[in-house]
Amino acid sequence: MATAVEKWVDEVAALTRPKTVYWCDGSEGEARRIMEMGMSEEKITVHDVFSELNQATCPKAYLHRSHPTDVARTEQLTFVCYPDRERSGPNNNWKHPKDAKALMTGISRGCMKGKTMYVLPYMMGPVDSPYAKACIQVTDVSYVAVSMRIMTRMGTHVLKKIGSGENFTRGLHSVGDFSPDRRFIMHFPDEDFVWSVGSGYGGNALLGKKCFSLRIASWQGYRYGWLAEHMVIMGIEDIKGNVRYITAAMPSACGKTNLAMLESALPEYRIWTIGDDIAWLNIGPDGRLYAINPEAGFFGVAPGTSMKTNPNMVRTLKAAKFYPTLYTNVALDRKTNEPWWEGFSDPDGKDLVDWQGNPWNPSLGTKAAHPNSRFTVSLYNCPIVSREVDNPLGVPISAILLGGRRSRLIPLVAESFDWPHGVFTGARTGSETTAAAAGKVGVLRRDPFSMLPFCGYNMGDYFRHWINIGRLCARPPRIYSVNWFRTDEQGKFIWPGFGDNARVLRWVLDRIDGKVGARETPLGLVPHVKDLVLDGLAIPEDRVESLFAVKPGEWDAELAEVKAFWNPFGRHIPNELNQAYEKMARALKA
Ligand code: OXD
Ligand code: MN
Repeated sequence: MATAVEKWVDEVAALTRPKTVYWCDGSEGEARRIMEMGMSEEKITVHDVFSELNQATCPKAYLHRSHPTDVARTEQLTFVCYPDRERSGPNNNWKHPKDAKALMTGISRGCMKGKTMYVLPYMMGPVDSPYAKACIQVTDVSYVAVSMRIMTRMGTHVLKKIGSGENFTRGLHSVGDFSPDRRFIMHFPDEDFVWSVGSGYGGNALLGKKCFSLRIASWQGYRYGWLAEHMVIMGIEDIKGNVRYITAAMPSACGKTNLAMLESALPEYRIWTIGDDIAWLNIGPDGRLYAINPEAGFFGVAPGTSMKTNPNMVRTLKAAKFYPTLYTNVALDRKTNEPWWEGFSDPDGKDLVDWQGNPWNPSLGTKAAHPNSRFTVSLYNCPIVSREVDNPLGVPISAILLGGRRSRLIPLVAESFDWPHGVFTGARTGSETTAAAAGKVGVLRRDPFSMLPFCGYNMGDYFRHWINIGRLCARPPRIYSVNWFRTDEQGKFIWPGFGDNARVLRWVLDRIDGKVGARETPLGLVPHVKDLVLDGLAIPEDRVESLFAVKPGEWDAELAEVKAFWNPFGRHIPNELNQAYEKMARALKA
C-alpha cells in the first residue's frame, strides 16, 4: 500500500505534470548527478545553472546565477493562510486557505511539464533529536535540490522515520516561469504545508528554512510551548575551558554569520559555532532554555565577508569537506575562475564580470556582486563548529542577545531588568532595512525580535508567548539588547565590531557571573566603561561613553513609532508590554 508520502507526491505530480519524478537519497554522488541534470535540462538565464569554479583554490565550489528578478525574499508576495484572519495578525499578508489553494492550483497546473521533479526527504534538526522534524519537499530546480542537501540533513533515513505515518511537513516548490506576477509563497500552518511558486531564491524556495523552520515552526512552538527564532547559537569558551552558550537575534544581513563564528579579539575567549540563522528553543527538564539549530548549513551574505571580517567563514568556504559549496550572484574573476565580491579583496588586477556575467570594473560605479549575493556551505566545513552541534537535546542558553542595525539611540549593549522587560525590549526593536528583502534599503522599520518577516502568526500573541515561556522557565536566560552600528556625527561607525564584539560578550558573561556592576538607564543596565576590556582598541574613552548615551529628547519619535507599530495589534499586546512602555516613557521624561 502506498505511504502518505507517496500518495502526496503522486497528487502533486498529477497536478504539476513533471516528465520524471526523482526520489533523492541525499548522497554526494547524487548531488553531482543532479547538478549535471540541471545543466543539461534547465534554463534560468542564458547561463548554465551551475558552472565549476577553480577547484584548486575553491574545492567543490560552483557558481549559480539566478534569474535577474529573483534575488531576495519577496515579503509582499508571502502569505500566511488561516481560516481566521486575526490569527495571522497585522504582521502577515493573509489569504483564506481555500482562496490561496485555488490560486496556487491554477498557477501550478502543468508547471513542471518537461521537467524533473525532485523529491527531497530531510530533517530539520539533529536526526535523533526529539525536537527535530521530518519533512518532504518537492522542487523542479536542481539548484534548490542541491542547496537543500547542504542546508538540511537529507536522506532516505527520513522516509524510514516517517514510515507509513502522516507526521511530516510538506513543501511544494516550483519556479513556474519565474514571473513576478505569478510568484507566491503561501503558508498553511494548520496543515504543516508550504506552497511556493515563481522564485528559486533561498528564502523563498528552500522551504525548510524561513518557511518551515520559522513561519510554520513558530506557530507549532506557540501551540506546544517552545520558540522558533531568527537567532545565532554559539558557545563561548573561557580560559578555564568552561563553555557558555548564547543565542542572538539580528535582522537579515546584519552580521549574524560574522557573530556566530567570530575570531575573538580577547585571546582568553574562543568561540564555537552551532548556527548562524535559526534557533529552536525548548525548556529542558532543569528549567533552562535549550537551543538546537534546525539547519545543517550556512546561507550567508557574501559582500563584506573577508579574512578581516570573518576569517572562519573564508576557511569554511575553502574547506574541501562537504559537496558542494555554492556561490549565487557573486562576481567572477575570469583570470582565475574564482568568485569575488565587494569587501573580499582589492579588485585591481582582476578580470571581473558582474553577477549577471557582464564585464565589470570599479569605474562603472555599479556593484559587481549583487548586494544580496550568497554562499551556501555546510556547517560541517566550519573549522570552529561546536562538538555539541548534533547534541539531540541542544545546548543550555545563558543569555539572549537582541540586536538591530541602528545608527542612533540604541546603546552598544544593555541588560534587561528582568524577563518581561527583555520581551518589551524585543517587541520595541527597530532596524534599518537591508538587501536581504526586496525593497528600499536603509529605511528604519520595527523588526521585533528580528522576526517581523518570519513570525507565522499574530505577533501580539507571539509577544505573549515569550512572556509565558519566561514564566515556565525555572532559570530563564538573561536578555540583552545589542547594537554594533551606532555612528558619530560624520556617519562613521563608533564601535569596530567583528572580533571586537567579544568584548561585549565578555561583559555579558561577567554580568551573569556577578563580577561587574552596571549603570541604570531608562532602557536597561549598561556597562561602566571601566568594566569593558578595551586593551588594544584605539578608541578614546569618551567615544566609548557615547555608545551608551541615552538622550531623552531624541526618544519622542521612537516612542511614537513603537506605539504606532503596536496599535493595530490591539488587545493582543500583553499588559506587561504596555506597562514597560509607560515606565520607560516616564523615565525618559524624568
Ligand atoms: C536569510 C534572511 O537569508 O534572513 O537568512 O533573509
Ligand atoms: Mn536570516
